[in-house]
Amino acid sequence: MKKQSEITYEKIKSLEIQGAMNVAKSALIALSKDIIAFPDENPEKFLEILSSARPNEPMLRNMLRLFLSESKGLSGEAQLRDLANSILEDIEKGEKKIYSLGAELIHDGMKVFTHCHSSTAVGVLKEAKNQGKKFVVFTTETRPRYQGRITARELNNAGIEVFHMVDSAAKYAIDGADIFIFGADSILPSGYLINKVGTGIFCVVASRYDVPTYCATHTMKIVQDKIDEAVEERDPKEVWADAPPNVKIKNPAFDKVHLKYITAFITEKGLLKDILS
Ligand code: RUB
Repeated sequence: MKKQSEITYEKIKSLEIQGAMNVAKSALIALSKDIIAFPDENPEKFLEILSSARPNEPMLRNMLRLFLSESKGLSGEAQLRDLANSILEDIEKGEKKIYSLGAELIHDGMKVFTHCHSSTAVGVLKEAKNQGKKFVVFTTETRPRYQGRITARELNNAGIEVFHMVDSAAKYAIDGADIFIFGADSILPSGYLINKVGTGIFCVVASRYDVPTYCATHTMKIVQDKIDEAVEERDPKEVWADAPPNVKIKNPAFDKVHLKYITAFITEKGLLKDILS
């Protein structure tokens, strides 16, 4: 029988499950199910499989570590399931705080720019819409895997006016935008954040045009176990499946962005200028 950690590993690796928050939640559910189903096996093994799916997902690692440390002394399916549910409920409470805090930054008539698919940034915009605010959102395709289409679809389904564009057209949206809002995969003690490739150049352009730049993120995305980390390189075939053999393809999944570009972080602990202090 295939273990949940192996099934979830495949889904995360292939981007069937994407976005740091979704990745972390699904990994926690998989870990708890495997610990319940295979009580004689070392849970560290499940954690290692899940953590190896994508290297820039500290929220996954932090949530699984929290589960393992709090599950010490617990036994039986009900206790372990309750623990997993209570961690997920805490995270969801935090997400709601981020949505309502972020929504305060959105006002009538605003032109919002976002990139990729961040459930946290989308949650902020949907909350602003629920509060009756009228604004438009410019979304990018997010090549090579088009996660920006998920954002465009979700915002459109929520009744928000969306303008969708290729990544290289983003200057047209950023010039004149009132706010740039995006999510994060990782916040590094070295003073950088990691988010979808493109975020770095869009932050530079936003700073050139004085566009306030906000990162909507749970603080569980702060890396605890190291100072810095290398950006994930993905399969070159995602960029060009039948490229001529001598053309070398680069496919970094993320950008490392200096924190000086961030106006503030929208977190469950409040609006933070300095998320690392
Ligand atoms: C997704 C991405 C998102 C962050 C934050 O990249 O960069 O902005 O993960 O998402 P990918 P969330 O599609 O490669 O996973 O706010 O949902 O945690």
